Amino acid sequence: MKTNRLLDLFHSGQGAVAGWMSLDSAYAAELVGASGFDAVVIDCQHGMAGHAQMLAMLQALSHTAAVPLVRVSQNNLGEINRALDAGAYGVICPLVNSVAEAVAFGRACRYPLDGMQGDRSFGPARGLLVGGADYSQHANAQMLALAMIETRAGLDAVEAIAAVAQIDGLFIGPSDLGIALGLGPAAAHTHPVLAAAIARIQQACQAAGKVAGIWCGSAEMARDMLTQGLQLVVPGHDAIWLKAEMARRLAVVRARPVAG
Ligand code: 3PY
Ligand code: MG
Repeated sequence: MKTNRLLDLFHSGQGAVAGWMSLDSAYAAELVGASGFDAVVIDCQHGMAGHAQMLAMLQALSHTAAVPLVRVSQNNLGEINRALDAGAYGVICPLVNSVAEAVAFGRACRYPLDGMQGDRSFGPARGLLVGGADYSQHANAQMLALAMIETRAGLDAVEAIAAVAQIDGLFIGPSDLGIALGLGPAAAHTHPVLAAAIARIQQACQAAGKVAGIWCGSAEMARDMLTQGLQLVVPGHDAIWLKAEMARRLAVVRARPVAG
């Protein structure tokens, strides 16, 4: 089976940087995937993509070296299975609040094979195409299951959630977590309350031998988080970059000297 390069990066102690797709465009996914990111996440929670666009984006990403991941809209067995069957090599699940929810999520990503407790139903239509004929034998080990910690309840249970066998790691949502901590959605990652929560989640992952990742609003935050030892960072998303760069160019053009 084609292996998951992110696992190699994590095992060798190197961090990974992922692109994040809010647009629902296969061409945009191909562009982001081709720009050197280790992985690209298709956001089906707050992004625009439905299942058909997600499939086309996964197909586009197959032309690139980026590992294709999907953030599903909710902790739902059917939706998680469809993302994996369509060729995602990992799933990020939002709003995981408890051990029970983490177990349900992790089980949705695993086949009940080789002693693993899982609920994934067999039918990896495109997974077989991109992964290879031996997909069923290796999928449990190759697919990443990352549970998002972004609520008060999730933070309170973070050590136990990190220890859930079926998940590979935790992924921090700083906007929702900032709201949960009374700081609002745009709190700086350097704010002592948010920084302490991030450190607690990171320590829970370290203690459980799991991966810690985080969504970041900027390249600077992503750099800081990687330096701090988080293993998967996302320096914002495509729609932010597109709007900011187009606005910057427009401002340059409009700032021309007025004739006369
Ligand atoms: C959050 O910051 O809450 C996220 O979910 C990032 O996408
Ligand atoms: Mg969130």
